[in-house]
Amino acid sequence: MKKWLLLFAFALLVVAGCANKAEEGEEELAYLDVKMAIEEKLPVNQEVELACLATYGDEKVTDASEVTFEVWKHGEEDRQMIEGKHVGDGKYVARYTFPTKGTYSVVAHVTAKNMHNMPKVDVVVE
Ligand SMILES: [Cu+2]
Repeated sequence: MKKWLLLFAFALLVVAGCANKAEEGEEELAYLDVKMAIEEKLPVNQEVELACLATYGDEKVTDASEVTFEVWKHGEEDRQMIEGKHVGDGKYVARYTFPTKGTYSVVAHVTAKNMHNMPKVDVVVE
């Protein structure tokens, strides 16, 4: 119990520290942000678009060194790795056909600016 309180107090300090810096107008550290652009429901046996948007601060990342979409069906071991291609404005796209109905997870592995980000979404294929 005491440990948790200490941890909580420490977390508050950290948060407060960040807030102070922002108020003082210090330069914010940019980081690689990746947003998934995938429909939550997708059709089975039809080629669909898996997409993500990569940004670094206000900048759209057009030169990612790696964009790979990892796809697996819940409850199955098998994983597909599909390379994403840049189509402009920091958008990376891969085409994929879900073979069976069910719930899948999609992770976009993105490496750019010497950073890595890997957002995940679940999609229902029906
Ligand atoms: Cu990754």
